[in-house]
Amino acid sequence: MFADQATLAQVNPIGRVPTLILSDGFELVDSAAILDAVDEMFGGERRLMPDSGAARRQQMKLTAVAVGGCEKAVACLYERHKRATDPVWLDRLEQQTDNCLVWLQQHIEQMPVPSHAQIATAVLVHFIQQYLPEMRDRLRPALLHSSEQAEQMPWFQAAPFESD
Ligand SMILES: N[C@@H](CCC(=O)N[C@@H](CS)C(=O)NCC(=O)O)C(=O)O
Repeated sequence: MFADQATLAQVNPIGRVPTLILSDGFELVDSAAILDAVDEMFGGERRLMPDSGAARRQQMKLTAVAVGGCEKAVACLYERHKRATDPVWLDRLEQQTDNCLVWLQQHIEQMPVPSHAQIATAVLVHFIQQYLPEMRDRLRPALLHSSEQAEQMPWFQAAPFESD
């Protein structure tokens, strides 16, 4: 649907993916809202995000850096391939993306398998591998390992990444 902007705009006024259409027709917008809703639907023991306290705050921060890293990597793609580039701006975007990768690598031991942060990190690693060959050397072994681990899970294989 990403290639069809008119259709995407009907379900998400921002015109961005991911957008998840629920069985009752409700359109969920933004990764954080989608992760939260899936957790709520499964409920109980199967929730990935802790309910409260320090554990919740820690997982929220890990997930925010992984999702923020995805946003910066997307910005690198747009600056590098979709419009004339300002090298200073592009350097800043690539540095921000790399800072997220370094931070995530340093905190990888705090990411349960599976967790929202691990899912978002795997999406970030996959995106760089697929769309930003210039940045592949920034993917350190521990991040690649975590991402490969996530991609082997049945729930990841059930939703293969579709390129546009
Ligand atoms: N905070 C959003 C960011 C989503 C996002 O940046 N999506 C990109 C993926 S390529 C997109 O759809 N960009 C198209 C646009 O902004 O027009 C989320 O995590 O869902």
